Amino acid sequence: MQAKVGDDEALVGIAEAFGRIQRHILSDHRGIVDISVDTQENPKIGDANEYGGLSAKSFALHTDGAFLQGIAQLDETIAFELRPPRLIVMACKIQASEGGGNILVDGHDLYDRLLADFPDLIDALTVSGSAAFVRDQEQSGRSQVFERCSDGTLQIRYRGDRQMFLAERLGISSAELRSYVKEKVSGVLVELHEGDIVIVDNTRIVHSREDVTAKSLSESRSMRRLWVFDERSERFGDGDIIAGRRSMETLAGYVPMPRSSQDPALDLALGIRR
Ligand SMILES: O=C(O)CCC(=O)C(=O)O
Ligand SMILES: [Fe+2]
Repeated sequence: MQAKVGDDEALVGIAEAFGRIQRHILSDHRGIVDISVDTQENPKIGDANEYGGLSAKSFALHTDGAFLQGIAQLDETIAFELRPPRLIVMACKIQASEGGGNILVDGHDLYDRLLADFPDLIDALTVSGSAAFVRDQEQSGRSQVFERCSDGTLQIRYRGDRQMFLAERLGISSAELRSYVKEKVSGVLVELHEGDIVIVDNTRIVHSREDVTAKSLSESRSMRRLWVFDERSERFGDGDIIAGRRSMETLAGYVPMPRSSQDPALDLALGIRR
């Protein structure tokens, strides 16, 4: 989906039409992440090289938040399972003078191709624990590339870089799968101009970004990104949650925020349906 948007407030309104905004450790109080080179200064980042969006280099195909798995508490009564966001809302504030286009690849198409080329592999790729994803201080250790979700749809989790690990017993290494995807699967190039937004089903589509070939990313390009929380996440509301547990500290930066809109969230047919 592609549209035009005026300011940050309108952008928040668009994201909230689809559900609650999911925080990110780099987001502001509204949940907006500013993607430009100067974000690297942020003290919450351990290793800036792990955040592909923040450099001027190309960013390999990925699922946003592939590293999210575990529980985080919202307050003393509720904790949530954390998953990758359901939707990504990306807006262009300043377009790159050269490069910086986004490529969207359909995970359904990837699934079908893998099924045709490696029929024995596809089931293994849906087994929990067959893949793991890491990013800076987070990791999802018992994960999979295609997850069968509670609503019957399949959800993709993928990283076209070294943040994805595949179990040895699959017989295909992460590097081999990555080069297969690069070679066999083509996507759609989306070039956002100032004020354009794109809304991506993060459970079905993987995305990448071309090199930003202008002199400096901070001068030439600025994007805004919002995540929409996956409401299929399990809630743990047993009323007996100890506040401030260290084990939940890292993930506390990724909890959903209260929604300001009273309207029911738009219901979309998301994920890989097969
Ligand atoms: O810079 C972009 O256009 C996209 C960056 C991105 O995909 C991300 O930060 O997750
Ligand atoms: Fe991304």
